[in-house]
Amino acid sequence: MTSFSPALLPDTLTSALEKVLGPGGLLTQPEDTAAFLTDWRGMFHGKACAVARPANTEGCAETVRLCAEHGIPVVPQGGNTSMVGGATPDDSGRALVIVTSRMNRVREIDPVDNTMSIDAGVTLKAAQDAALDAGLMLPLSISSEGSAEIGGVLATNAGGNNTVRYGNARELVLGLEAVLPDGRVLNLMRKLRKDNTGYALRQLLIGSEGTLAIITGAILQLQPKPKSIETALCAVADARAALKLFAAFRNVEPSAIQAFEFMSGLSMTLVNTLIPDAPLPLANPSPAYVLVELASPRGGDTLRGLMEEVLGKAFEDGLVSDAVLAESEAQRAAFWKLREEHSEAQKRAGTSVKNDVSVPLSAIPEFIDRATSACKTLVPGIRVAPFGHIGDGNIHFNLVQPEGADGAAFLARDHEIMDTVTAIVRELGGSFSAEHGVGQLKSYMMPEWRGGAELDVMRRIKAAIDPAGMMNPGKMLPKAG
Ligand code: 2HG
Ligand code: ZN
Repeated sequence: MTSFSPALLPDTLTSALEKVLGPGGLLTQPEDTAAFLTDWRGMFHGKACAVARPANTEGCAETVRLCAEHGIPVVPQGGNTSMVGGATPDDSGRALVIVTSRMNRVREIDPVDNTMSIDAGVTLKAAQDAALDAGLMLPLSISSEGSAEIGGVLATNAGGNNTVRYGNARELVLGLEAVLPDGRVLNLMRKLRKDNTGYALRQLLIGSEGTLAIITGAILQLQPKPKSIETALCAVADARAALKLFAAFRNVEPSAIQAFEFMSGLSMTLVNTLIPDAPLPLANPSPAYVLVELASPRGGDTLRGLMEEVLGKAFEDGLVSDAVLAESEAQRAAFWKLREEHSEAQKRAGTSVKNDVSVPLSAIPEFIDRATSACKTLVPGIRVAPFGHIGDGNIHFNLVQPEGADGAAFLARDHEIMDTVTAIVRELGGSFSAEHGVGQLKSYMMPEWRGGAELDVMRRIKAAIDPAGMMNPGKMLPKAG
């Protein structure tokens, strides 16, 4: 039994690919390919004619060129951490999955330009560590950073925990290198802050979810490494209080806020109970929590003073009922673990329907209230477990199956549940996809949300760059007609 099908992958192509990719570079046996054909949550399952693991840009380009020549579609994949099935092939078995993980060199760190030039297959964590080793900081942080790779992070324009201060991935990219659907390399690896020379192609590829090209390298903007960091976990009554607390920090020293994260009580309880070594460091559970982090490249204790001043006032005003400040790096890591394990805890709690949405900050409390009651009416017993980047207006309005319910039956209602939530998002002027992308999960929403001229322009761009529809078919753009 083998997933390798000579009919779908002609012998001539197999030997050409083996030559280009070298030993271990082409996987065709089910036991080798299985991990690349399903997403990390086990929600999407696809088939492929094979999995290619190029070791460098040239290998990737030649692989894509050969595929184009033989009419084989390609599906780019990095760390396989997509929340929307963006890196899982369809079930036709026609596509070749191209995995970037072997392209994992940090090419250069430039301490004058404060830039990092890097291969697409470096994990975000490894890139952060390399920057720290050079005395600098890559200010992009997402919960899956240990596995997520730079190529996927840029292809989805990931946001994460530090967007509130440094922007999304897009804002950090100076240069980009990508392989086009015909196998040509688009070299935009320029370290320039000013470069108005035609269309900003790198910005077009960032966030295009592998539908236009495979990102193989990038030049990222680094920041000075913070010398002082203050992190606090605060108990708050609800999102309204969380927003007032955000405003309190922003009104005193907006540039000090590095992260401002919201966690609902239920979601935190799932972490405390389902993740080992993740106890709540507060005396009592609360209906909601905020993790706030301040950072500065200056040393001294100014930030501690700022944190204490704002939290002290917030206590007086009744915005915060309890708070604990990290006294060591280990404690800070423990606080972040409580935030970053939310996805994993929800996975362990059963099946969940994810809504990665954004609304204007002012609309967050109304959104959470209305979506909570709409979902509870729709599915009695549903566990409403929102959390997320409240400082960016980005809430992961996640819904966990009722306790003891049939997970498959719950999941079968995912469109109904997502549509209920996004109808409210829409009324409040928000977006149905804030930072995870559209992938295959949400492409059906595109005509309603981005129809008319907007979708038409997107389709024309796709047709211009990938006329044969060979790049990540079935993702982001819905099938025409
Ligand atoms: C996070 O913020 C990630 O931790 C995952 O974006 C969100 O699991 C999710 O829905
Ligand atoms: Zn997130």
